[in-house]
Amino acid sequence: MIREVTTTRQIKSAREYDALVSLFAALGMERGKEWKTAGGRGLPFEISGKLEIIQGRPAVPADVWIQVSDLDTIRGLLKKHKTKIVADISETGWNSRILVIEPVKAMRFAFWQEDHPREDAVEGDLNAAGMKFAIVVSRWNSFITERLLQGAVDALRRSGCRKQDIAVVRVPGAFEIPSQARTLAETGAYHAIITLGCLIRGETTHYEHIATEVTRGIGQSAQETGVPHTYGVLTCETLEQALDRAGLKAGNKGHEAAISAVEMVSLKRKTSKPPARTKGKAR
Ligand code: DLZ
Repeated sequence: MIREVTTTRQIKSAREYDALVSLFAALGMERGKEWKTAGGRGLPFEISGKLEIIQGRPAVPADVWIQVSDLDTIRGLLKKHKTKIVADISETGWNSRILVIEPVKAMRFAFWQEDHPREDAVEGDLNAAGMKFAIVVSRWNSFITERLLQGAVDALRRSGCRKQDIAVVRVPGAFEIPSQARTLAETGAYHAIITLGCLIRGETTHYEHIATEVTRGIGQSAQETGVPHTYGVLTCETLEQALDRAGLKAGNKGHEAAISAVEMVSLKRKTSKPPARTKGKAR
């Protein structure tokens, strides 16, 4: 059965190939493994995507459409790279803005951003490019915690975090999570700490005490270090309940904790600066 679709573009000159590779890397696209044969070479960029078919004339002539969360930043990077912009940012008829480049002759890429109606609420974004995370995961109940870990890493990678920006640290049990989380937070090397563990009431003596202590310790580390920590420690009645919350994709608390970490880093960046000056007194 179909597993994945890859679209390929052929580039004749080595210079243009190298320039395109460096542009894509600068835009934060994840490089795969380059292959080489006597006939040529290829380098996959891993971006999750869709294969769309269109009947009639496409609204914008481009081979590849790339949806982004911040079109203005992309434009800045393209300018820095002196990339040929064939259609600068313009409104589409479907509540989005679009920009088209032609980095190689007759090869067009459209970057587009969906615009949401302006709200007053501030929210973090889910773009983890350039962010560094530490994941503290306990070995106790490892058949559950390893699934949480898989979910967390998957979420970070899909949000644009590079493999080398994810540190995984294992501790014996949930009780040890807070102190290790704090040690890592205090290094200042990570934008956020993701904590993963599993406590099962039926199998844990002093369950209430451990659960309370772990939750309090993680919260305290977050508040005292100022580094966002997210909570992916399962506190379950039974093993069955734990398995339900450690699903490989949907319903995986590790995945949720990682997404929350990305959002909190972004939110911290947005809210730790004073707001732009406005007239009148703050109320
Ligand atoms: C001792 C213990 C027990 C009984 N149950 C669990 C558990 O369900 N989940 C977990 O993560 N850890 C458990 N532990 C281990 C403690 O968290 C801790 O690692 C040890 O008491 C050593 O300090």
